[in-house]
Amino acid sequence: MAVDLLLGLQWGDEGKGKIVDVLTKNYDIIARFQGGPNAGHTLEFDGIKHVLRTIPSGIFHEKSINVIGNGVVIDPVVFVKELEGLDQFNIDYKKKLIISRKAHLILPTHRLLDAASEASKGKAKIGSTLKGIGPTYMDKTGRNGIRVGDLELKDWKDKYRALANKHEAMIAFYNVDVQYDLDEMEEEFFTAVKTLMELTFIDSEEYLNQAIKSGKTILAEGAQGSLLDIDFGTYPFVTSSNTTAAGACTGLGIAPNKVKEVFGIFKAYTTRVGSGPFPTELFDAVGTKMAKVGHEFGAVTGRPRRCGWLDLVALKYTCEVNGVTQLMMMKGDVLSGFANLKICTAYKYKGETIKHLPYNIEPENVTPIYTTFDCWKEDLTKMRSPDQFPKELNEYIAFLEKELEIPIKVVSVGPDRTQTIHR
Ligand code: 2SA
Ligand code: MG
Repeated sequence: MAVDLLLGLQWGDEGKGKIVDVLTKNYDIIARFQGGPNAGHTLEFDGIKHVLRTIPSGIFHEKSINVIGNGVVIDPVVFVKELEGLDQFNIDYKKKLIISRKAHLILPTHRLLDAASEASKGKAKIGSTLKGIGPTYMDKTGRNGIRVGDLELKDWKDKYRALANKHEAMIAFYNVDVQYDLDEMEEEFFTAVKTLMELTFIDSEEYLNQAIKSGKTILAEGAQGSLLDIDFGTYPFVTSSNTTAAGACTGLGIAPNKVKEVFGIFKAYTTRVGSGPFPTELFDAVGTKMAKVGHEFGAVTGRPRRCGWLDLVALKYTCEVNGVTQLMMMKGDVLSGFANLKICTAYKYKGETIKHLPYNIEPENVTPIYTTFDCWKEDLTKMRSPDQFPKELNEYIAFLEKELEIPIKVVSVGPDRTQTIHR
C-alpha cells in the first residue's frame, strides 16, 4: 500500500503546507484532491516564505511529481499567477506538475456568483474567500461544469459562453450590488487558459493507480479542515468539498484499501476564519494574544482569524471521521508563557454533559466544559529534540494522546522546516 493522507483536523490553517513540505522527501508524488485557490498553504525555508493556493506543496522538492487531482477546482487566472511566483526559483513545473482532465474550472462568473450569493445573505454570509469555490462545485454536481479536459475540445468556448450567459442571468436574479467588467475578466481568463494549456493534462486516476502498482509512494494533501467538510463540517458554514479522508479517494480515484497512514494535523489551540459556530472561541485578551503571537491572519485574504482553546470534543470527532493514525501538533510555541491553558473536554448541551459533537453547536446550544493545565514558560522555537520539552508540554501532549488514543508523532515549534520535532 502506497498512499498516505495528510488532513487538517480543525477549521483549516493547521499548518498542512509546512508538514507536506517536511514529508515530501519520503514520497514520489504529492497530490491535491479537493478545494482550490481558497487554500493558502504556507511553507518557510531558507528564510523565504511561500504561499501556495492550488499547486501541491511538494513543488519545491527536486524529485517529487505534483498532481492536481480531479476533485480540485482550478482558477486559471490564480493558477498562472502562482506559476509566475515559482519562476524565480527555477522550478521546472512543466515536468513536475500534472493536472487531471477531470478537474473543474472556475470561471470569472463563478467568482461573481460567489460575491452575489454572499451579498444576498447579509449577516448570514458564510465568510467565503470569494474565489468562486461554491458556485463551481454547484456546477460540478449540477452537471454543468467545464473541466480541464474540455479545453482539448474544439467547441469548449461555446460551452463556456452558454454557461457564462446563464451565470450573468443568475447574478442579475440575486439583485445585489456586484460591479464588474466581464470583458476585462474574460480577457484575463482566456490569456491564463492559454498558459494553463502548456501544462500536461492527464487521466490522473489512471496515472496514480499505475504509480501505486509500480511501487511509488503518494502523499495526498488535504486543504481547509475537517470541520469545513461539506458533509461533516459545521454546515452551512463550510466549504463545498469533502475535506475529510473519503474526499481523497473520490478526489483522486484511489480506492480506500490503498490508503495506509492518515496524518491528522491540529494546532495546540483553535482558529477559524469566516463565519459559523466556534464553541471555544475567546473574546478576551487571551484570544487576542493567540492571534497576535500566532500571526493568525488568512494566508489568502489576510482576514484576521478567530482564536480559542483546543476543542477535544471536536478533535475526537474529526479523528474518528478521518481514521487518523498519527497526529501532528502545531504551534505549541505560540502558547509559551500563557498564565494557564484550557482544553474543552465536554459540552453542556440541553442541560446534559456530552462528549460528542452534536448536530447543533451554535453558542446558544453548547457551553464548553474545560480542564485547566499549567502552561510551559520556555521558548520552544529553538528546541530540536523532545528531550528538551518542558514538563508542562509533555503533560499536555500525554493528556491528548490518552484521550484521543492516537500518538502525537510530530510537534512543530515554529514555521520553518527545521522547527519540526519527531517523537
Ligand atoms: P469558500 O472560500 O467558499 O470555500 O469558504 C467557505 C468557508 O471555508 C472557509 N475557508 C477557509 N478557512 C481557513 N483557511 C482557508 N484558506 C485560507 C488560508 C483563507 C484565507 O489558508 O488562510 O486566506 O482567508 C479557507 N478557505 C476556505 C472560509 O473562511 C469559509 O468559512
Ligand atoms: Mg491556510
